[in-house]
Amino acid sequence: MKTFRNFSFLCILAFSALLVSCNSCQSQKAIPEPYHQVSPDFNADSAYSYVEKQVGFGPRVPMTAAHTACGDYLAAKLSSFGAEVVEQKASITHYNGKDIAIRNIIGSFQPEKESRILLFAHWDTRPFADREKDPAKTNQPIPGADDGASGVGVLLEVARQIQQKAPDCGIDIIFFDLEDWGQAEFDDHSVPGNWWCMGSQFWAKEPHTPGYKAKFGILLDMVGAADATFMREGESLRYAANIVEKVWGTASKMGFGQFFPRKKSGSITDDHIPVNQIRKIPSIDIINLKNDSSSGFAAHWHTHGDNMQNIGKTTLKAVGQTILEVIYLEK
Ligand code: AHN
Ligand code: ZN
Repeated sequence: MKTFRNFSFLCILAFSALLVSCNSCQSQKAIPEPYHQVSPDFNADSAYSYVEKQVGFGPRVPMTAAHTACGDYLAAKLSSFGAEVVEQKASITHYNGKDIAIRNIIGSFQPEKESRILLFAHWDTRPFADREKDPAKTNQPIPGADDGASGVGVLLEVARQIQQKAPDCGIDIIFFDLEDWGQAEFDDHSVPGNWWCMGSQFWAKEPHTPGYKAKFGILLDMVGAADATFMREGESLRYAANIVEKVWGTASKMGFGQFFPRKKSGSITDDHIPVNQIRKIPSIDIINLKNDSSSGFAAHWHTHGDNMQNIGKTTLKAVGQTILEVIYLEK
Protein backbone atom coordinates (compact mmCIF):
# COMPACT_ATOMS: atom_id res chain seq x y z
CA MET A 1 0.00 0.00 0.00
CA LYS A 2 2.79 2.29 0.94
CA THR A 3 4.58 1.75 -2.38
CA PHE A 4 1.32 2.34 -4.23
CA ARG A 5 0.80 5.66 -2.46
CA ASN A 6 4.39 6.61 -3.23
CA PHE A 7 3.79 5.71 -6.83
CA SER A 8 0.65 7.83 -7.21
CA PHE A 9 2.45 10.70 -5.53
CA LEU A 10 5.23 10.38 -8.09
CA CYS A 11 2.68 10.31 -10.91
CA ILE A 12 1.08 13.53 -9.71
CA LEU A 13 4.51 15.10 -9.39
CA ALA A 14 5.50 14.04 -12.90
CA PHE A 15 2.19 15.25 -14.34
CA SER A 16 2.46 18.67 -12.74
CA ALA A 17 6.06 18.96 -13.93
CA LEU A 18 4.76 18.30 -17.43
CA LEU A 19 2.09 20.99 -17.04
CA VAL A 20 4.63 23.52 -15.83
CA SER A 21 6.97 22.78 -18.70
CA CYS A 22 4.11 23.02 -21.24
CA ASN A 23 3.09 26.36 -19.80
CA SER A 24 6.57 27.69 -20.11
CA CYS A 25 6.63 26.44 -23.72
CA GLN A 26 3.63 28.55 -24.56
CA SER A 27 4.88 31.68 -22.86
CA GLN A 28 8.35 31.45 -24.46
CA LYS A 29 7.51 32.07 -28.08
CA ALA A 30 10.92 32.42 -29.66
CA ILE A 31 12.46 28.97 -29.39
CA PRO A 32 15.49 28.95 -31.70
CA GLU A 33 15.02 26.58 -34.62
CA PRO A 34 17.48 23.69 -34.38
CA TYR A 35 20.03 23.89 -37.20
CA HIS A 36 19.11 21.57 -40.02
CA GLN A 37 22.33 19.85 -41.12
CA VAL A 38 22.55 18.99 -44.82
CA SER A 39 25.88 17.12 -44.74
CA PRO A 40 26.50 13.50 -43.71
CA ASP A 41 27.76 12.93 -40.15
CA PHE A 42 31.51 13.36 -39.81
CA ASN A 43 32.93 10.49 -37.78
CA ALA A 44 35.55 11.79 -35.32
CA ASP A 45 36.65 8.28 -34.28
CA SER A 46 37.50 7.56 -37.88
CA ALA A 47 39.41 10.86 -38.28
CA TYR A 48 41.26 10.18 -35.01
CA SER A 49 42.35 6.75 -36.27
CA TYR A 50 43.76 8.36 -39.46
CA VAL A 51 45.78 10.78 -37.31
CA GLU A 52 47.03 7.92 -35.13
CA LYS A 53 47.97 5.87 -38.17
CA GLN A 54 50.18 8.65 -39.58
CA VAL A 55 51.89 9.25 -36.23
CA GLY A 56 52.51 5.49 -36.05
CA PHE A 57 54.83 5.69 -39.06
CA GLY A 58 57.15 7.94 -37.04
CA PRO A 59 58.11 11.50 -38.02
CA ARG A 60 57.25 12.08 -41.71
CA VAL A 61 60.45 13.92 -42.60
CA PRO A 62 61.10 14.06 -46.37
CA MET A 63 63.66 11.51 -47.60
CA THR A 64 63.08 9.08 -44.73
CA ALA A 65 61.51 5.60 -44.84
CA ALA A 66 58.63 6.72 -42.57
CA HIS A 67 57.81 9.55 -45.00
CA THR A 68 57.73 7.15 -47.97
CA ALA A 69 55.57 4.61 -46.10
CA CYS A 70 53.12 7.27 -44.93
CA GLY A 71 52.92 8.80 -48.42
CA ASP A 72 52.09 5.38 -49.87
CA TYR A 73 49.39 4.96 -47.22
CA LEU A 74 47.83 8.38 -47.93
CA ALA A 75 47.75 7.83 -51.70
CA ALA A 76 46.25 4.35 -51.27
CA LYS A 77 43.66 5.65 -48.79
CA LEU A 78 42.52 8.46 -51.12
CA SER A 79 42.17 6.06 -54.01
CA SER A 80 40.28 3.54 -51.85
CA PHE A 81 37.77 6.34 -51.20
CA GLY A 82 37.19 6.72 -54.93
CA ALA A 83 39.44 9.70 -55.64
CA GLU A 84 41.48 9.97 -58.81
CA VAL A 85 44.99 10.23 -57.36
CA VAL A 86 47.90 12.12 -58.90
CA GLU A 87 51.28 12.46 -57.25
CA GLN A 88 53.60 15.32 -57.96
CA LYS A 89 57.24 14.44 -57.42
CA ALA A 90 60.00 16.99 -57.70
CA SER A 91 63.41 17.92 -56.39
CA ILE A 92 63.79 21.18 -54.52
CA THR A 93 66.98 22.90 -53.46
CA HIS A 94 66.67 23.96 -49.86
CA TYR A 95 68.36 26.71 -47.80
CA ASN A 96 71.10 24.27 -46.78
CA GLY A 97 72.00 23.79 -50.46
CA LYS A 98 70.75 20.21 -50.42
CA ASP A 99 68.22 18.82 -52.84
CA ILE A 100 65.08 17.47 -51.22
CA ALA A 101 62.72 15.10 -53.02
CA ILE A 102 59.13 16.19 -52.48
CA ARG A 103 55.83 14.44 -53.03
CA ASN A 104 52.49 16.29 -53.20
CA ILE A 105 49.54 13.88 -53.09
CA ILE A 106 46.35 14.98 -54.85
CA GLY A 107 42.96 13.27 -54.78
CA SER A 108 40.19 14.51 -57.09
CA PHE A 109 36.49 13.68 -56.75
CA GLN A 110 34.24 14.15 -59.78
CA PRO A 111 37.14 15.54 -61.85
CA GLU A 112 34.79 16.31 -64.74
CA LYS A 113 32.96 19.01 -62.73
CA GLU A 114 33.73 22.65 -63.47
CA SER A 115 32.70 23.97 -60.06
CA ARG A 116 35.37 22.85 -57.56
CA ILE A 117 36.49 23.32 -53.97
CA LEU A 118 40.09 22.81 -52.89
CA LEU A 119 40.86 21.36 -49.45
CA PHE A 120 44.47 21.08 -48.30
CA ALA A 121 46.84 20.27 -45.44
CA HIS A 122 50.56 19.50 -45.16
CA TRP A 123 51.59 15.92 -44.50
CA ASP A 124 55.31 16.33 -43.80
CA THR A 125 56.58 16.93 -40.28
CA ARG A 126 59.29 19.20 -38.95
CA PRO A 127 62.76 17.61 -38.88
CA PHE A 128 63.65 19.32 -35.59
CA ALA A 129 62.03 20.46 -32.37
CA ASP A 130 63.35 24.00 -32.21
CA ARG A 131 60.79 25.10 -29.59
CA GLU A 132 62.12 22.60 -27.04
CA LYS A 133 63.93 24.21 -24.13
CA ASP A 134 66.43 21.37 -23.65
CA PRO A 135 69.11 21.79 -26.38
CA ALA A 136 69.69 18.02 -26.38
CA LYS A 137 66.16 17.56 -27.72
CA THR A 138 66.03 20.23 -30.39
CA ASN A 139 67.71 18.15 -33.09
CA GLN A 140 65.18 15.31 -32.96
CA PRO A 141 62.18 15.34 -35.33
CA ILE A 142 58.71 15.85 -33.81
CA PRO A 143 55.78 13.36 -33.86
CA GLY A 144 53.59 15.99 -35.60
CA ALA A 145 50.22 14.67 -34.42
CA ASP A 146 48.72 18.15 -34.53
CA ASP A 147 51.23 19.82 -36.87
CA GLY A 148 50.60 17.81 -39.97
CA ALA A 149 48.63 14.68 -39.15
CA SER A 150 45.49 16.37 -37.75
CA GLY A 151 44.57 18.25 -40.94
CA VAL A 152 45.31 15.23 -43.11
CA GLY A 153 43.27 12.96 -40.80
CA VAL A 154 40.24 15.25 -41.00
CA LEU A 155 40.52 15.41 -44.80
CA LEU A 156 40.75 11.61 -45.11
CA GLU A 157 37.47 11.33 -43.20
CA VAL A 158 35.97 14.04 -45.46
CA ALA A 159 37.09 11.89 -48.44
CA ARG A 160 35.44 8.80 -46.94
CA GLN A 161 32.17 10.72 -46.54
CA ILE A 162 32.32 12.07 -50.10
CA GLN A 163 32.56 8.54 -51.43
CA GLN A 164 29.32 7.60 -49.64
CA LYS A 165 27.35 10.63 -50.83
CA ALA A 166 28.69 12.99 -53.51
CA PRO A 167 28.29 16.75 -52.98
CA ASP A 168 27.26 18.97 -55.94
CA CYS A 169 30.78 20.39 -56.36
CA GLY A 170 33.90 18.59 -57.42
CA ILE A 171 36.40 18.33 -54.56
CA ASP A 172 40.19 18.28 -54.73
CA ILE A 173 42.15 17.26 -51.66
CA ILE A 174 45.86 18.08 -51.66
CA PHE A 175 48.36 16.83 -49.11
CA PHE A 176 51.32 19.18 -49.54
CA ASP A 177 54.85 18.12 -48.75
CA LEU A 178 57.74 20.17 -47.32
CA GLU A 179 55.69 22.80 -45.52
CA ASP A 180 57.56 22.53 -42.26
CA TRP A 181 61.27 22.69 -43.03
CA GLY A 182 61.59 26.44 -42.52
CA GLN A 183 64.96 27.42 -41.02
CA ALA A 184 65.40 26.36 -37.41
CA GLU A 185 65.31 28.98 -34.70
CA PHE A 186 68.72 27.74 -33.53
CA ASP A 187 70.31 28.42 -36.96
CA ASP A 188 72.79 31.29 -36.52
CA HIS A 189 72.72 32.66 -40.02
CA SER A 190 69.49 33.08 -41.88
CA VAL A 191 69.46 32.42 -45.62
CA PRO A 192 67.10 34.78 -47.45
CA GLY A 193 64.22 32.96 -49.18
CA ASN A 194 60.77 31.45 -48.63
CA TRP A 195 61.74 28.18 -46.97
CA TRP A 196 58.33 27.35 -45.52
CA CYS A 197 55.55 25.90 -47.68
CA MET A 198 57.82 24.61 -50.45
CA GLY A 199 55.42 21.89 -51.63
CA SER A 200 52.55 24.32 -52.03
CA GLN A 201 54.82 26.88 -53.72
CA PHE A 202 55.79 24.22 -56.24
CA TRP A 203 52.17 23.20 -56.90
CA ALA A 204 50.98 26.81 -57.15
CA LYS A 205 53.51 27.41 -59.95
CA GLU A 206 52.92 24.03 -61.61
CA PRO A 207 49.47 22.72 -60.69
CA HIS A 208 48.62 19.06 -61.36
CA THR A 209 46.16 20.18 -64.06
CA PRO A 210 47.37 23.10 -66.21
CA GLY A 211 45.36 26.24 -65.37
CA TYR A 212 43.72 24.55 -62.37
CA LYS A 213 40.90 26.62 -60.84
CA ALA A 214 38.69 26.29 -57.79
CA LYS A 215 35.96 28.55 -56.35
CA PHE A 216 37.84 28.71 -53.07
CA GLY A 217 40.33 26.84 -50.92
CA ILE A 218 40.44 25.79 -47.26
CA LEU A 219 43.68 24.89 -45.48
CA LEU A 220 43.60 22.85 -42.27
CA ASP A 221 46.72 23.30 -40.13
CA MET A 222 46.93 22.17 -36.50
CA VAL A 223 43.24 21.38 -36.14
CA GLY A 224 43.52 18.64 -33.51
CA ALA A 225 44.17 20.18 -30.09
CA ALA A 226 41.44 19.74 -27.48
CA ASP A 227 41.50 23.44 -26.58
CA ALA A 228 41.98 24.76 -30.13
CA THR A 229 40.88 28.27 -31.04
CA PHE A 230 40.74 29.05 -34.74
CA MET A 231 41.12 32.81 -34.88
CA ARG A 232 40.25 34.60 -38.10
CA GLU A 233 43.72 34.78 -39.62
CA GLY A 234 44.99 37.98 -41.26
CA GLU A 235 45.88 36.74 -44.76
CA SER A 236 42.66 34.69 -44.97
CA LEU A 237 40.74 37.91 -44.28
CA ARG A 238 42.81 39.82 -46.82
CA TYR A 239 42.29 37.37 -49.69
CA ALA A 240 39.03 35.58 -48.86
CA ALA A 241 36.99 37.43 -46.22
CA ASN A 242 33.72 35.99 -47.60
CA ILE A 243 35.03 32.43 -47.17
CA VAL A 244 36.10 33.21 -43.60
CA GLU A 245 32.56 34.48 -43.01
CA LYS A 246 31.04 31.38 -44.63
CA VAL A 247 33.12 28.94 -42.55
CA TRP A 248 32.96 30.76 -39.20
CA GLY A 249 29.23 31.46 -39.71
CA THR A 250 28.53 27.79 -40.47
CA ALA A 251 30.57 26.65 -37.46
CA SER A 252 28.69 28.92 -35.09
CA LYS A 253 25.25 27.93 -36.48
CA MET A 254 26.17 24.29 -35.91
CA GLY A 255 27.18 24.92 -32.31
CA PHE A 256 30.96 24.90 -32.77
CA GLY A 257 31.42 28.60 -31.95
CA GLN A 258 33.78 27.89 -29.04
CA PHE A 259 36.41 26.62 -31.51
CA PHE A 260 35.70 29.38 -34.05
CA PRO A 261 35.75 32.66 -32.11
CA ARG A 262 35.19 35.88 -34.02
CA LYS A 263 38.64 37.11 -32.90
CA LYS A 264 41.08 38.26 -35.57
CA SER A 265 44.76 37.38 -35.53
CA GLY A 266 47.85 38.59 -37.32
CA SER A 267 49.13 37.02 -40.54
CA ILE A 268 50.58 33.52 -40.72
CA THR A 269 52.99 32.20 -43.33
CA ASP A 270 51.30 29.00 -44.43
CA ASP A 271 50.29 26.94 -47.48
CA HIS A 272 47.34 29.25 -48.26
CA ILE A 273 49.75 32.07 -49.19
CA PRO A 274 51.09 30.59 -52.48
CA VAL A 275 47.60 29.32 -53.32
CA ASN A 276 46.25 32.87 -52.93
CA GLN A 277 49.19 34.79 -54.41
CA ILE A 278 50.37 32.53 -57.23
CA ARG A 279 47.30 30.41 -58.09
CA LYS A 280 44.86 33.25 -57.20
CA ILE A 281 42.40 30.90 -55.55
CA PRO A 282 40.80 32.72 -52.59
CA SER A 283 41.88 30.56 -49.69
CA ILE A 284 41.67 30.56 -45.91
CA ASP A 285 43.68 28.94 -43.13
CA ILE A 286 41.95 27.19 -40.24
CA ILE A 287 44.79 27.16 -37.70
CA ASN A 288 44.96 26.95 -33.92
CA LEU A 289 46.23 30.30 -32.65
CA LYS A 290 46.84 31.37 -29.07
CA ASN A 291 47.27 34.93 -27.90
CA ASP A 292 48.67 33.85 -24.53
CA SER A 293 51.78 32.07 -25.86
CA SER A 294 55.11 33.51 -26.97
CA SER A 295 54.95 31.87 -30.41
CA GLY A 296 51.26 32.62 -31.02
CA PHE A 297 50.72 28.86 -31.47
CA ALA A 298 49.89 26.08 -28.98
CA ALA A 299 52.47 25.20 -26.30
CA HIS A 300 53.22 21.84 -28.00
CA TRP A 301 54.05 23.55 -31.31
CA HIS A 302 57.42 22.34 -32.70
CA THR A 303 58.11 20.29 -29.57
CA HIS A 304 58.06 16.56 -28.86
CA GLY A 305 54.84 17.23 -26.97
CA ASP A 306 53.04 17.41 -30.32
CA ASN A 307 51.78 13.83 -29.87
CA MET A 308 48.45 11.96 -29.68
CA GLN A 309 47.84 13.17 -26.11
CA ASN A 310 47.09 16.58 -27.55
CA ILE A 311 44.49 15.34 -30.04
CA GLY A 312 40.85 15.78 -29.05
CA LYS A 313 38.01 14.13 -30.95
CA THR A 314 35.62 17.00 -30.20
CA THR A 315 37.89 19.39 -32.09
CA LEU A 316 38.28 17.01 -35.04
CA LYS A 317 34.47 16.75 -35.14
CA ALA A 318 33.95 20.53 -35.03
CA VAL A 319 36.36 21.12 -37.90
CA GLY A 320 35.32 18.11 -40.00
CA GLN A 321 31.58 18.69 -39.67
CA THR A 322 31.95 22.38 -40.49
CA ILE A 323 33.99 21.58 -43.62
CA LEU A 324 31.48 18.94 -44.73
CA GLU A 325 28.56 21.32 -44.22
CA VAL A 326 30.31 24.08 -46.20
CA ILE A 327 30.99 21.77 -49.16
CA TYR A 328 27.53 20.16 -49.20
CA LEU A 329 25.90 23.61 -49.20
CA GLU A 330 27.90 24.68 -52.26
CA LYS A 331 26.52 24.32 -55.79
C1 AHN B 1 55.67 30.24 -39.35
O1 AHN B 1 56.05 29.84 -38.30
C2 AHN B 1 56.33 31.37 -40.05
N1 AHN B 1 54.63 29.73 -39.97
C3 AHN B 1 53.92 28.64 -39.41
C4 AHN B 1 53.57 27.69 -40.47
C5 AHN B 1 53.50 26.36 -39.86
C6 AHN B 1 54.55 25.69 -39.33
N2 AHN B 1 52.45 25.65 -39.73
C7 AHN B 1 52.77 24.54 -39.15
N3 AHN B 1 54.05 24.55 -38.89
ZN1 ZN C 1 55.11 23.24 -38.04
